[in-house]
Amino acid sequence: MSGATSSGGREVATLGGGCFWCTEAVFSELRGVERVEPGYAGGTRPNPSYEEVCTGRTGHAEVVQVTFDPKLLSYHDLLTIFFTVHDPTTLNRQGADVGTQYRSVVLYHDAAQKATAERVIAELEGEKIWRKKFVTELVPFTAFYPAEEYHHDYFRRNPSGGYCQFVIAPKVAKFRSHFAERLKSAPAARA
Ligand code: MHO
Repeated sequence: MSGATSSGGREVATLGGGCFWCTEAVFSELRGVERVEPGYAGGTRPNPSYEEVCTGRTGHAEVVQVTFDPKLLSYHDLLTIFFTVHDPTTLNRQGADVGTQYRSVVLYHDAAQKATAERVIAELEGEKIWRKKFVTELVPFTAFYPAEEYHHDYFRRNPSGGYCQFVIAPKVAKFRSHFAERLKSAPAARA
């Protein structure tokens, strides 16, 4: 059993790809994903608040902690999707969101995840899905602090908010069309 895999066979990934409202919205639609929790990781002090993280002074990134079934979705494929739905080539920035809390970061839970992340980055750089070099930080996972309750399930609960309509909805639409066959709502693949 590796460090990222529980006795129930579930694996955990911790990924930062800009505002966690976006990554939560996308990953929660993916078949094989059982739980997505927005929160903070990669910083210095325990239990930071959203306001503290927003200052950029705590060093945390907005991340999602994803619990998934590796029999239905591999870490490799989860990362491939992750690198498609956010821009891993803009340093400390996703679109209009600027600051180290929006950095692209993979916090690996064991050596196997680290090796897979290196492989996926090399594959996608080779395929030139983004024109520039990846700036994604690859660092060992240390701690995860769940975000405040109102950040959970934000996109689904606030569909009429401006950020939801203009930033998250187009990302979710792009994701749905690129990965239609991998959605929870897709008809199960035939044997
Ligand atoms: N610029 C957005 C980002 C939200 S995200 C949870 C806002 O401040 O509403 O960082």
